[in-house]
Formats: sequence, C-alpha cells, structure tokens
Amino acid sequence: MAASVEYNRQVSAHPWPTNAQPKAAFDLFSSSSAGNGGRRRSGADSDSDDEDGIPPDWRSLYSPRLDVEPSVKDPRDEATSDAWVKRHPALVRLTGKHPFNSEPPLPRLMSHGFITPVPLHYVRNHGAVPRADWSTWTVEVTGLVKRPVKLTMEELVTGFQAVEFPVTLVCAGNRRKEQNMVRQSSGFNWGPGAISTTVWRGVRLRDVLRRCGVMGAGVASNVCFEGAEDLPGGGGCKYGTSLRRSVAMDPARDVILAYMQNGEPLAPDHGFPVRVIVPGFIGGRMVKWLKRIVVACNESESYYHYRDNRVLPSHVDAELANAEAGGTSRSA
Ligand SMILES: Nc1nc2c(c(=O)[nH]1)N[C@H]1C(S)=C(S)[C@@H](COP(=O)(O)O)O[C@H]1N2
Ligand SMILES: [Mo]
Repeated sequence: MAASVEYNRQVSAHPWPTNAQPKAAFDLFSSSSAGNGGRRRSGADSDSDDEDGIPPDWRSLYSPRLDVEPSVKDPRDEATSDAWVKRHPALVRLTGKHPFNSEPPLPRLMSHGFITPVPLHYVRNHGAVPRADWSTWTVEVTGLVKRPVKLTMEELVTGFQAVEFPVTLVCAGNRRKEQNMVRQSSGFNWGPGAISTTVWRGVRLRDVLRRCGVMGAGVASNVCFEGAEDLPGGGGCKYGTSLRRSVAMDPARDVILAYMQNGEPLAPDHGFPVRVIVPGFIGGRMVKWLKRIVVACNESESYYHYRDNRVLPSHVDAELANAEAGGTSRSA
C-alpha cells in the first residue's frame, strides 16, 4: 500500500521549501523510467539509491497533474458546523449533509494518475472539523513515558528529522456498497473511491516516543492516539485508536506525525495541523487533528477502536454484532 521503505527520503524540516532541482530526474512516476538509467528501476542497485542524499523532487514531475478547480465554501455545508471548510464541488457526498463523508468520482481519481490532488482525496469524518490554529496547537505525549511533553507545532516541525513519502489511504469501508448488495452490513455505502494516494511529510512517531523515553515493553505495549473533535456518537468519546508498540516503534514502518500533504500544510478535512500516517494500515488508524498520544498497557478504549473498524468472523452479521457488542456500528 505504501512504497515508503524504498522511497523514504529525509527532507528539510521546514514546510514550504523551495523547489530545488534534483541532480538526476526522479522517475518513480514516469512510465518511461525502465531502461533509461532511472535510479529507481536499476535492479541490483536499487537498494543503494539513497546514497546521493538528494531528495526526489516529486513536484517537478507531478505538479502539472495535480491542478484542479479551486475548493469552495459549498452551499450544502451552510447550515452545518463545517460551513467554513472549503471543499471540492465534484466530491460525491455519501452520508447526506453532515458529517462530511465523500469520495472522488472514479474517472476523476484515475485521470490524475498515481498522486491524488488533495481536494479530490476521499474524506471520512465522524463529526465536525475542528477549527485549529497552528500557533496554539499542541500534541501531548503522556502515559507510560519517562518524560511526558506537550509539543507545539514549531517544536514538532523543527525538533525532529522530517521525512516525506507517498502513502495510499483506504477506508476500510471502500466498495461497501457492493458488499452491502451481497450481504447487508451496518456500514454506509462507500463506492470504489475511498482510496487516495498523496505525498505526506512529517516526523517519525518513533523519534518522538524515544525522546519521551517509553517505559519497558512488558508494560508499555500499546500507543493510543486521540483526535480533537467532540463527536456526536460513541458515548461522547474522542476519535481514538491504538497501535501495538512494536508497530509504533518499528523503524521500517515509517509511522509519522504528518503536517504536510502534497507539499502544502494539511487541509482542514485531512487533519490540519497534524495527523498520524501509518503506511499499509486502514485509514481508520490514522488519527486526524491529533491532540494526544498515550503510551499504555492496553489497547485504546475509544468506542471507535473497540466497536468500530473491527474485522469480525464471517458468521457475524450486523444483527449479531449489534446484539453481542452492545451497539457495534461498522461505519469505517
Ligand atoms: N480525528 C479523527 N481521525 C480520523 C477520523 C475521524 O473521524 N476523526 N476518521 C478515520 C477514518 S475511518 C479514515 S478512513 C481516515 C480518513 O482520512 P481522510 O479523511 O484524510 O481521507 O481518517 C481516520 N482518522
Ligand atoms: Mo475509514
């Protein structure tokens, strides 16, 4: 799902960098790369192509394909708490007015190629988009750590090495419309467009956690994340989920706290100012509007982790799940 391990690049921490020309053409996305000496398709040498240390300029290759009509304040959002959020008019709205759940029309998604323009990236919101301010936002790291901290965005962006790579996000509900036609689930009807690939920049969760001094693996075996929004469902709890410590700390997993998408600060719908990105995991694990990271013994107790986004045995239908779990909703 993510080409991050091979493609991982250290980049300047600073957001909004200049467009420096790379020494050699970056050919990850070009169809003519085979046989032209391209750095990424050179067979036995492909392991060593980080050696020149030159970050690929994906923008010079890809930017022309990312141009789309501007997002606008949409009249359909007028009477909702998202009235201030600009959105692309072509997105297909799936759950009525609010919260905002939408996917790009498939032909549009495909016409842009590998990298999706941010305004066309699918959106899955369980509630209202938080009105965040970069200069006052903090991410708290607490729980089973020796040195708990509250990091400002400035500290996060300048205090750790930045990395950037493309990641495909997919909602676990993608194509559920077809699934529901075979057997009804309790989730809403996603089409085939709840999947998008963009270039994310951020800092490694591992680096942040190591700085805070995570306690021994015997006790500190999970890393929980909490978003900022107050949600209408879920018994009033925040959107939350967790990763096993071994996943969160694995240098090969590239779990990052991302503050840029396709070279821009995050859009409000995608988690501005900072969110979790876990290459290869379902979108549901990638908490947007990240406020708290809690290192804990147990998995997240958030409704959205425990009741939502679970894979159940095939004999469990919506009715049985609801009866046994006390209101499981597979909203993904
Ligand atoms: N705080 C918060 N994080 C969240 C969600 C949410 O509603 N609130 N939705 C999750 C789900 S189910 C998915 S599929 C992804 C969608 O990310 P996107 O809207 O940027 O595509 O965000 C995840 N992170
Ligand atoms: Mo999702």
